[in-house]
Amino acid sequence: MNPYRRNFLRGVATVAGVSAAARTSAQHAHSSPPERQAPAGERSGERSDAQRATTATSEPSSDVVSVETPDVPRMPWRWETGVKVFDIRAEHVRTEFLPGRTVDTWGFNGSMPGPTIEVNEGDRVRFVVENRLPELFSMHWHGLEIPVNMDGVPGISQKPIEPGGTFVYEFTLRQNGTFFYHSHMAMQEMMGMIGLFIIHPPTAHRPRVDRDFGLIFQGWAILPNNTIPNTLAMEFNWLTINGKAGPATTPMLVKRGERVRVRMVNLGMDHHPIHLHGNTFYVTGTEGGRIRTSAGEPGNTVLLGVAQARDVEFEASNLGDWMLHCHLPHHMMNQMASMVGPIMMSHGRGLQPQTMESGMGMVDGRALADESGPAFGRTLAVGAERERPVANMPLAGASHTAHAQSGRAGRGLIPGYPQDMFMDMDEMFAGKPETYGLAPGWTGGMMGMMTLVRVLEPALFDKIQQLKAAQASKGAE
Ligand SMILES: [Cu+2]
Repeated sequence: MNPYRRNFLRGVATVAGVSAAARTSAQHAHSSPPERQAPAGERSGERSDAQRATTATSEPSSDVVSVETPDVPRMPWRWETGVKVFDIRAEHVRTEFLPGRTVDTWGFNGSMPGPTIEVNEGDRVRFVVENRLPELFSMHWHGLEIPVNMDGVPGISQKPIEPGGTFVYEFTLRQNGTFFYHSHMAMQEMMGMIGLFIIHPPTAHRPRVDRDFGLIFQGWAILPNNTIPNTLAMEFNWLTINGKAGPATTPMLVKRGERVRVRMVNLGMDHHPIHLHGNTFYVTGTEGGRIRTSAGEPGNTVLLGVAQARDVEFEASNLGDWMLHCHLPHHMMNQMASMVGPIMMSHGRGLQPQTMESGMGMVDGRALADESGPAFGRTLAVGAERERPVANMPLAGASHTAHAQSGRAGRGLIPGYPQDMFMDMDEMFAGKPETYGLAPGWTGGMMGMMTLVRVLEPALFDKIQQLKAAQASKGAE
């Protein structure tokens, strides 16, 4: 037997055997990871990897800028004899899509999506992955050309990691671009288990960029008054970028004249046509890396398919607060509250669903059944007469539907009306530096899969940096 293979198997067995101990001293275990499991596919010809690793630098070349992932932290790492070592916990993460809208997701190291891994081509990397979930888990490194036993497919390339168990992944990075890591269990993906894996090239691609951002797009089915996503649903009522729904998505800030890259990754059940206002971009990269041609295609909308990455770049010469969003209309909403109203009010009304659970199809999966039709406004004939009048769009400037309707009897009560929303939530974000200087009422136009690229005059950009620094120092006190 190949000695590496034997070591690999022994490593797995050891890991499974120490799961209980690992759980009680998980933090300490990280400082002394299990015996290194050399990839089974590693051949003598690949020894140069290890040699390369010892000479790997921790810093990319000076013309490469660090990637910013709004609302998502960076994954810390440490050196261990030429290897960058990351400790990753797969675990339950309670988070908020919007202030007050708590959601129970699964993620990594307390973050959903997981912290951003930022490394350099040529790095030797090791990931000590601990499973703190109540079920089996394994980690897949999406798009990376690595030995198959590091590929993280349970049952195929490794044994699944038991609850409380640990598995060590280690490989050398031979690519650069926008990659990601995720659970290879489908329902776990729908619970949020993904993070960015950015690999910088030895020297920056030309023309080099001044700002580099990373965004992850996800869709969720979560009933009102519930906090747990239904991973089997086919109807999605929450759409997030980096774990936030607009207007809680933190804007990307750039100075006028800078060249900007936005890296985008989609993991969910829907494709997203991502549209940028006011700027023409070029697609410069995919989930496979840099596009090897200088003849780019201009655009302002790029279809971000499931499991794909797209890098777009543009010269930010046009001052303003520019929306970047999915253009699917249902992805430009939060909660789909307009659906919920009729369902809530329809109790006991014949064809209409009796409960939110049956009506939204998110628990029992009957959203497409005939008897559920009216609640979704799909039925224009049979059953439509059972639809009750519901309030449609609140008036601009009003905070609540009821408020908007006071003194306007009958107004805004149209059966089956589509019910767009315009809800000013500015006060929720007062004091958030990145939103400084936005027009009053800006939150009314921000929902679902939306964020902003703010192309700022240098003075305003600097002012916001000062506000951020002041807030950070205040928080540190
Ligand atoms: Cu979309």
